[in-house]
Amino acid sequence: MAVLFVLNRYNASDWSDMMRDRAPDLDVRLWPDETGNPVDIRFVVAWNPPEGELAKFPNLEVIFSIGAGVDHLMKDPHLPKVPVVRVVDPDLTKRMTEYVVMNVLLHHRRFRLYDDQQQARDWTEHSQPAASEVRVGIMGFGTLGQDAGLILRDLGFQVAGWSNSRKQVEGIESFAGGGELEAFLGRTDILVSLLPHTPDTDRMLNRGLFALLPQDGALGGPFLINAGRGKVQSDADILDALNEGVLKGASLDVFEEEPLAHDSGLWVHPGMMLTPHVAAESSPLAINDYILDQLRGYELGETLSNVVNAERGY
Ligand code: NDP
Ligand code: OXD
Repeated sequence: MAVLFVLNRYNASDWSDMMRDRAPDLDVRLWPDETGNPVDIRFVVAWNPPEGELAKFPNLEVIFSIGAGVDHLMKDPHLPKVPVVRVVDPDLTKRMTEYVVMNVLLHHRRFRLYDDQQQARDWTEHSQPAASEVRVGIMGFGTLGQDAGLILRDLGFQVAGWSNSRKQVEGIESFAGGGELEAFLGRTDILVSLLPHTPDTDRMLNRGLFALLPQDGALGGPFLINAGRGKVQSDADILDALNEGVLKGASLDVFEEEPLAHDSGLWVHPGMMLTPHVAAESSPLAINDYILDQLRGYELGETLSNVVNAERGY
């Protein structure tokens, strides 16, 4: 049995070397140079493989994504019809929760503004609503959304989640499906998106959606935080909404095209907090161990966990 790492990213060999150290008995190979005979490959560990590449392995049984998101795989029309396992890992989840909570607080406590004021040696105080007056709405209320939501709830924010199916989480209001989206947005001052990118969520964070966010909340207008996927948003609509005051500020970790173009106005907008897709970096050690556990279990006949629903695309 061979495990092929097909990682279209800068530190691919770190990942395969680490797996070799942890499992010397496995035949670990690094694409493209060490691929060898395609019939040997039973497992692939993947990040953003070229279209059609994984279809070259006739004995492939499982694809492991090294990320929580799997849009980098599902977009391939030739993806083999084998189980795709995504990452659900406490280390990754906590990193995302840190990012979300930090950015909610950043806008709630007006730190973008105070940062500018510090540069200008400007000692102006601004009024400060309590967390209990601020409504946070989390679109994509799954593994990551719920973890962040619980911490925000405990800080005193009014938290709601929006997902396909209804959730029961104490102290958090749950909205489900397209029919409840407008009501969810209508009670949201800080909108957090942790949605996966699928045909259903494509560019849904757009001008029409921002118009449904209230302008008269405790923060004097809505804020957007997106750490899910960039193709769930329209970059141009966000910039327009910031310029027109429809959005008071935004934190974006993800963009329609990454890296973000040098000439994008999002880099320099005073309401923006921008990071280069680092909200929840995957720890190679933690993720390799997670994949190895699943792989060993599978060989013993156990059921794989966190298998993607191919129809839903996440
Ligand atoms: P989950 O699958 O656990 O959660 C996804 C949530 O989105 C679920 O609640 C799901 O609803 C909901 N959802 C999906 N499609 C729709 C839709 N059309 N309408 C309403 N709700 C929808 O994923 P995770 O929480 O683990 O991860 C979320 C995403 O975060 C990943 O897909 C990835 O793209 C991104 N990510 C970004 C990182 C970064 O560094 N920026 C790092 C890690 C992940 P339901 O629960 O009913 O199925
Ligand atoms: C992920 C990511 O999906 O890092 O895990 O974006």
